[in-house]
Amino acid sequence: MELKEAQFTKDFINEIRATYAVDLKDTSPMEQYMALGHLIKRYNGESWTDTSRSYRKNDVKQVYYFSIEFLPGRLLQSNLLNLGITDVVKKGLKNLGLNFDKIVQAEPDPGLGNGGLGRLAACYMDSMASIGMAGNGNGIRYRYGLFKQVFMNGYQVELPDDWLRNGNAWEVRRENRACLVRFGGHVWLQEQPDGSLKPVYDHTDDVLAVPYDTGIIGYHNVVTNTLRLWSAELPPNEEQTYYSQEQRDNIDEITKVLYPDDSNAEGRSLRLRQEYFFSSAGVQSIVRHYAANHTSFKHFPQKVAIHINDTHPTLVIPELMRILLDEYNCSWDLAWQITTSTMSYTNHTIMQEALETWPIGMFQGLLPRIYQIVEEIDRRYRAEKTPVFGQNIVDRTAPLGHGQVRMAYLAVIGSHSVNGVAPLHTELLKKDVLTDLYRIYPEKFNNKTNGIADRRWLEIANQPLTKLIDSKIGKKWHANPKLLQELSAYESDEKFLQQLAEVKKINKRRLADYVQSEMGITIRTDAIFDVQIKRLHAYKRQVLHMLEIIREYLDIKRHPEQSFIPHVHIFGAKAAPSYHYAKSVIKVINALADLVNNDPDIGDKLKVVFIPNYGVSLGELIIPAADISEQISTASKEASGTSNMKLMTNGALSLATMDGANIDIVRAAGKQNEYIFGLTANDVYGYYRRNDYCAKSVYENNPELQRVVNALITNMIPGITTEGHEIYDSLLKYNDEYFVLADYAEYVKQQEKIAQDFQDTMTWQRKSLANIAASGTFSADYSVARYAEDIWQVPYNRILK
Ligand code: 475
Repeated sequence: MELKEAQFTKDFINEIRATYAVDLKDTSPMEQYMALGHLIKRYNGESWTDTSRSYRKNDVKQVYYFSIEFLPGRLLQSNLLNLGITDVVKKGLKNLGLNFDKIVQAEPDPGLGNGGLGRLAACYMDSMASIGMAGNGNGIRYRYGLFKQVFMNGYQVELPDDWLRNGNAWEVRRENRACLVRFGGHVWLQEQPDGSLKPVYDHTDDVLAVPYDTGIIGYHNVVTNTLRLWSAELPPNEEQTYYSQEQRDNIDEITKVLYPDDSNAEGRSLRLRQEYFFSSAGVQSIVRHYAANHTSFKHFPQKVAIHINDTHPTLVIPELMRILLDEYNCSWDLAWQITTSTMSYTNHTIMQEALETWPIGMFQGLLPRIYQIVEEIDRRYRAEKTPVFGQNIVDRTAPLGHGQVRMAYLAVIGSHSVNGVAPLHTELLKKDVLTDLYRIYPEKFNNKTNGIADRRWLEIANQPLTKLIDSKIGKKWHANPKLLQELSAYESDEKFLQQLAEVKKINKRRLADYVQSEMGITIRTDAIFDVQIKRLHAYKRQVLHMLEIIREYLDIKRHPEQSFIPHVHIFGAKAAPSYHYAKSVIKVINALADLVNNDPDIGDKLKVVFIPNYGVSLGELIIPAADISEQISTASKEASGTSNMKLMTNGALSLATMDGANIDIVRAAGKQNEYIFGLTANDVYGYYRRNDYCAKSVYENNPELQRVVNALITNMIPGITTEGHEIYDSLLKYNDEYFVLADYAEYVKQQEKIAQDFQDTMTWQRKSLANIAASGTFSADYSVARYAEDIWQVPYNRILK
């Protein structure tokens, strides 16, 4: 948009006066931020209205991306960037004597997600708007986001995240678009005069779903899409019904807090209520919008695509069926054809424990009408498929089985497309996790490799690097990130490589300052910054990284005279509050950090920094500073990973197993530019098949490994008691479920190679450059373009191949 500095300054001062009734000099950064947010929202209002109007007028097909999590990060800088007014606003604020960075930091970071899945949804929102596609988000407006993590005595403690305390500058409450969501009660089918059956409800608990919309601004275009998050409230009380405190609390509870577990299914009925709540409200509002502009439902799938982000929104399938059958009198066959043509599903994990199932009793009690529909889907599925595929495979794959509603199976059966998030992951879905359904519906399965929003993860998070890149290849890559490939031309340009090294230094300095001021730890910026940032989970193997730190520590202690390349190990990770083992790992790493960081023999050769409260905003600080990107999951377990892509774009070299999208990163950047080690997915499956992995014999055959692992139980690390034993036991007594010991030796070898290579700055920067140059293909712009072409069949208008 066009904006003159004088205009902006005038508007901003007016906004401050109108909102806070004080002079600018008496406002806090929070107030300045809120005023700025409101002003930008207003500036963009017309574009938002125009976008909606033009979608309606041209009857454009809409995508609705349903996700129980969205992790958008702070929006101020991203909105300024996409509107193209960053410089004007910065200058204007500066001339008013204000500190832009402080204002940016005052924005709360909405933690409405756990990790990869929620962040992916947010990257996709940004990309859909930026490539000019009609894509909307649908989710839950949690009153409290993911817990704030603090460490007390090295233990994780969870504090509430009251992110709405000062209001939310970006959202618009739309009470007039609210809808009712029905839970519980009784339902029976009553014959109508025309012979059809209609459900009659009795004693239901109704909840009002109120939408809060946030405009998602496209990059340098005129598109503003909508992220719609639903909040649960008391229904309008025309009949003066009495609501007990318990009933009020039950309603309040639905959108009160985000479940803090990642890659794990939650068996509680509140979770099921959350899932139905936003699925039902979302589908109702889509159908209402469609029906207002069309007379028949026959062409619904030509105008609407509904995407199911992991199984949590799967109930959109029976909910759309319910509305078509009960409210629009469609036949079952027509309703089913419309529903399956509309729906598509992404699976995000092969971890068995993440596959959602609900006990039938609970499901039926909470959603009696929806259960009837799922029963009928199940009955018809069995009737249709048994003659062709036989009883066994149909029993194994039907939506209902073993007393459970099986959400992943329902999602596959009710969708026309099922995708994994990296090529290996999709293959594993076909061969393992969903293999029976793949036999029945091979045509539904496809891959869509994840992607990231370069604008946030490079342009905003790493401005020094962006400037350097722009100075060489111009700015076209901002809208077409594959053009980063043009940087390859500079791989022998020593001056450029030197500049690249300087940029990294600046980013490391910025992180080092944060670590100094927040944690009181001094780290040297000429050290290797070795970064592992992701949820704490056994399969992600933070333990392997921890063993390496013990090894380095013991090494320095035994050979203090030897030269040692300074190494800073940086962690960011939250553990699910109920995940005992993960919390023990945090405690041990923190205890190890205390030991290492305060040992005078170690000095500044080795530092361990576990930065508390990792999230999107800290990611923006840590990622640009990384030399090494630890992507060390047990092969086959990490569906894709996305921090691997963010770190790559920022010039970090991957220390990685051949898992998830690491495989694709290696292919894109070249194996010689990464540090690859460990078992492959095939090796891992081989062990499963033969059942012959023996962690103990690995341990017994490697004296160094013994010393390192024993450190967990020999009081070497002060302050850990049971935690060290727990990890020790997981490796030796319980035979090391995630093959940490099997991969140890090769991992160490790569770490030693890293220390060697790091000393040669030019070679290192050349590898770093190769990663940056190849990273464009992992832009989410391309990912959503592939979804648009292959799955959703919707147009977009930025050319992307
Ligand atoms: C994968 N979250 C990454 C990323 O595709 C992948 C599950 C249940 C309840 C709440 N959250 C979850 C996940 O399963 C999840 O985040 N999965 C991740 O999705 C995006 O890159 O490999 O682990």
